[in-house]
Amino acid sequence: MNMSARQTPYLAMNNSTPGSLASDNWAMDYQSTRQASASDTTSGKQTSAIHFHDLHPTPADMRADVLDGLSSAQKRLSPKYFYDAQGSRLFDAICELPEYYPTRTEIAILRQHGAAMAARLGRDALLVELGSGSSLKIQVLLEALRPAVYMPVDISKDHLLQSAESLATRFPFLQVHAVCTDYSVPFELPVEDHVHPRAAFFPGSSIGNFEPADAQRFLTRVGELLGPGGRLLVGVDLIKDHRVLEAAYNDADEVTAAFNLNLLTRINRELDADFDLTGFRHTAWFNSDLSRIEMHLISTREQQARIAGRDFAFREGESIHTECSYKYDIDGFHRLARQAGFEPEQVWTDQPIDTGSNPRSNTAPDQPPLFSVHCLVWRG
Ligand code: AVI
Repeated sequence: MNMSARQTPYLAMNNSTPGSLASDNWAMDYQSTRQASASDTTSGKQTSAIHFHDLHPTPADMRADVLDGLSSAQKRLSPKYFYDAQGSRLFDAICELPEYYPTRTEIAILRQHGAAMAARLGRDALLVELGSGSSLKIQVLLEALRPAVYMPVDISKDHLLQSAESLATRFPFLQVHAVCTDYSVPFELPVEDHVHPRAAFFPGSSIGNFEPADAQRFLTRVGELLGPGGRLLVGVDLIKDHRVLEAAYNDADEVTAAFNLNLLTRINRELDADFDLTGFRHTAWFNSDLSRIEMHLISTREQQARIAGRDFAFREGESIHTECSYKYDIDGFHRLARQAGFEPEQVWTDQPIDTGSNPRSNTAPDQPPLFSVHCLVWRG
């Protein structure tokens, strides 16, 4: 595999097997703490390696985005600004909440059907994970998948490196090519590899945080990265009882409220703003016409805030729209996938789906499924 000029050599502890993707010309400029792996090379065991590709994502223009969003008739802030260090910690805490079912439900599906998913994706793939974060979910699948290369893609460099390091320690067979970039804007894989089949993993129903038209464009770009026959494993949250949905985004411990309000704390810190956090409250509801959870910050009184030298007025009850989380049914997501150029191959859910194919079972299942994981194949 040729490495592009953009690669920053990070670690080359290369004891690759014949025919592997690894190349030998990487500077060993990273003193690994993984001494155990280093000694593995002398015993002839295969050891993992981490290679780091910094695509130098353009920093988002938070100032312009925030000023623009707060100037529109429906005030809005982009959810991409949730994830500073505190926001990322709060999001991890959300994933552990009893009301927030998506994380544990998706992990249970991956555990239960990992072997079937691996059979679809095939072994020895170049496996790209988009928005890999802590790379927690992929760990459920790695033993079954045994990818030739695991390529986590994330915008947060420190988080990416830490996760790559601990993953390589836990899975010594793994070749990790960590890519620091913003996966929501077009990018190319920083490797030239035409040997291994390509697969991608996009868990967590992050697809739901895109507007549907953007979700379609995003899927098309993922398909183009994968090439013909490439497969995408994608987690998608399902439409369900509104009370279940709304509880997931209005938890009793108010962790989601803290996550939402942290956006204002971040703006105060980074844009020299003076939001009074006691003057805003979090709320989230299911908009059934648009099939999406909407998160808002509601101004509890008439007030002003100064942001980057500009004044903004808020009426009592006025909202700042901070996030959309679209929910799909299986057919609706399949339509979206097809419009993007994928063919749905298989779907796994936490409860059996009533397909109506058995005329003797015309009753709906007791518990409708909460979450789905789809295998899609790129047709172009
Ligand atoms: C990251 N994303 C899939 C989460 C969601 O459910 O839409 C973000 C989130 N917002 C509030 N809780 C979780």
